Amino acid sequence: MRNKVLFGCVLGASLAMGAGPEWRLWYQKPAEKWTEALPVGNGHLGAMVFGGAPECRIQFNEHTVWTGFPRSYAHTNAVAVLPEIRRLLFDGKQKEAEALAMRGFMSEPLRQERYQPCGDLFVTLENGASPAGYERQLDLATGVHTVTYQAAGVRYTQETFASHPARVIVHRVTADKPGAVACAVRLTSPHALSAVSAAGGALVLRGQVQTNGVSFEAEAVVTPLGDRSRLTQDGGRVVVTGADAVVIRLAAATNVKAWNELGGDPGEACRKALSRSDGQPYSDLRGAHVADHQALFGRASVTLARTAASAKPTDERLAAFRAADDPDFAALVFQYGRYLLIGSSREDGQPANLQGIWNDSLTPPWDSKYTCNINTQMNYWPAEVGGLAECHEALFRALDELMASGRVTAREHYGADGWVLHHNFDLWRGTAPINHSNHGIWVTGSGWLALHLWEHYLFTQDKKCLRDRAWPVMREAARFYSAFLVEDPVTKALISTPSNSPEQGGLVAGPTMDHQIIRSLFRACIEASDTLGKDKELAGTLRGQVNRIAPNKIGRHGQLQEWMEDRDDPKNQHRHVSHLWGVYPGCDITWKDSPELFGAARRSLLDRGDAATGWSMGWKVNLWARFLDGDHAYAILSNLLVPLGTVKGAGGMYPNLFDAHPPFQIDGNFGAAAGVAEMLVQSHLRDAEGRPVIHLLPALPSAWKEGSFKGLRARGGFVVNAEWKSGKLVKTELASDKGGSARIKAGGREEVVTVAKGGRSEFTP
Ligand code: FUC
Repeated sequence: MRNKVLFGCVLGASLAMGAGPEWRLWYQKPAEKWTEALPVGNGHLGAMVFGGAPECRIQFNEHTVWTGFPRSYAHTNAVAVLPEIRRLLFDGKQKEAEALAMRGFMSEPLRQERYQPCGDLFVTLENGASPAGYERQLDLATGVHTVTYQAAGVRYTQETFASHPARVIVHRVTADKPGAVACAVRLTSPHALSAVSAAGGALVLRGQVQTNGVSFEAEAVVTPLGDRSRLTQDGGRVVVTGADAVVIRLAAATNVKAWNELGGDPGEACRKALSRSDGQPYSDLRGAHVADHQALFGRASVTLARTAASAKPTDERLAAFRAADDPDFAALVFQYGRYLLIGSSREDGQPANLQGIWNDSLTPPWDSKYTCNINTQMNYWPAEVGGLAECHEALFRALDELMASGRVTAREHYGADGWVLHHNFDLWRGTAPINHSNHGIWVTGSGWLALHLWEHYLFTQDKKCLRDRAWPVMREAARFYSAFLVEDPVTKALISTPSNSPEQGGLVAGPTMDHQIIRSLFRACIEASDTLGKDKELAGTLRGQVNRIAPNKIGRHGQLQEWMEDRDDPKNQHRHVSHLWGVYPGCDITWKDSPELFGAARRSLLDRGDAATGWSMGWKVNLWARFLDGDHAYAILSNLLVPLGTVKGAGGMYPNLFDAHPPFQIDGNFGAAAGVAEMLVQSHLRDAEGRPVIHLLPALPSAWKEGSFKGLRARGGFVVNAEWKSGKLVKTELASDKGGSARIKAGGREEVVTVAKGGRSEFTP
């Protein structure tokens, strides 16, 4: 039955790419390197399309192919050495504290596991050599990758997409002459323990990750179309001749049932996925995918001036960006960030890891896992403001699992209630401190991530979600810190110890970032408890503690202190700007409520400099936006939107616009996307009556003289549209499902705007 697919509309009319769709990446030659290939993804499967001629390589991933197996990483009774580690730190004996922690406090095993590639699908066209008129493009609005070229008098078109509703990657080859499609299809895998078999028009790859936990399967079903088409098996390949079109559907799955359970049947899961599209005409399969993708992608957009530069192929455009007049490029990067989040983070899949869902290496950089002292959080910065709250759900599901694992870590390492996550997790939800005590013992991964749930509430005003989803995770995170904080013998303030200011300065007592995060979490919990009328006793305890947490301090260089002691070096250009967490993504320090600290934080950022790794620049764009300095934010963005190697000692982008740490790390894409939004609208402040302050064009760079945005979200449950000319707003619209009031701030003016439930309100500030 599976092969009897009814595919209509076969003669793919040649794609007139011409000016192309509004949001696209496009090139005039196939990808040679992985970082030139273009990504598609449905949250379960990710693929990088090379678009070669005659052979198109599609390297693919399945989100649960990892090394390792379910296990607890907690170090049993690590708490026994905790008092001594603390004492050594208070006595200024950092090296001794770190050595003791290495002996008795670290995760078992010391390292977490690695995200793995799954396989490669190759589609080789006969007659596909010496192509003329070659183009490949990724249309961000439809999520469809297209290759067209002419060979031996025939125009071939190949489309690829990853369908979330159908759970498969789909590749179709068509030609503008009936019967002209002849191709061979094969599957391979980089895993040593893998084998491919072919039967009945399907290729099956079975494999086992060498660490003996995860087994996987991928199945490609090849369906030729046309009266004269023939399908044969040739060794490990499926060969089609004389077809009008060929459609390949690729499914993949593993034996992972849950973070703490193996035993699933990957073959069964593949067949189940494929059965969703058995018999479906291609046009329906494509249509359902496009509708699903557009329901998310189409919600928000930023439009900036298009110039002659906008029409160039993407690689040339990237190379020319800094010298060209190309404001629209930043808008494309904003949309690309949203596209990547849709592809790598859907409600029923794993959250976006360090590479999203795209990885071709058995030993990826930093294991392509989840680093939580900035990277995982940055992945989700564009989620709420960019109208992709549903994509946040994958992270929220992981938080439920991390809470279960983190409870054990809280008990074994700290003798505390609640849950804790240190600076990394993996598929198996390791939460204990990894790698080395000089940076692995950092306790606020859980606090920061729990605040993502609170932010989700602030943006959506979804009280049911706050009560059922967010509150248990937030409350248990706060319970941990409430037990964990200790009184500093010198200042008598409550401090976080042992910990680290990521990832420098070694193991310390009282890094500023921790205090900002814990203070913010406590405040959020107090407010959530009030809103929900729940857990008043805990809220009372937090109220008693929150103002005793060590405050932000200004040091001798006028900087914001990163540590308890005034020991910042103004020449330090470390990539992490952890103590500025309170400015962004937090709002512990704002221009409105704490202008002096705000000035000190700005001093610190100036000292850290502009050039940095990809994600660090992504963070700095957002920070300069919060400092209301659009030109500085844009200067950083202009350091990021360049081919890697342009700015000495800094990251940049690969030809496929993947962010370069270097190497590729997806957080910088998301940081940049969030940064563009943060330059256009901010909503982290509240007025005296508790209304959200929606600040329009708070950090508009002079390069963006005119433009518009639609569908950006603001806290308070608002959707904002705006248009500006010569740097001045000409039209603004505020909509809200739930209704409510906001204080709109634009330029020097402020005004309270009320929107009825389900209504919208248009005004010119
Ligand atoms: C943190 C950063 C590194 C890198 C890694 C994945 O450790 O300090 O720069 O991004 O995460």
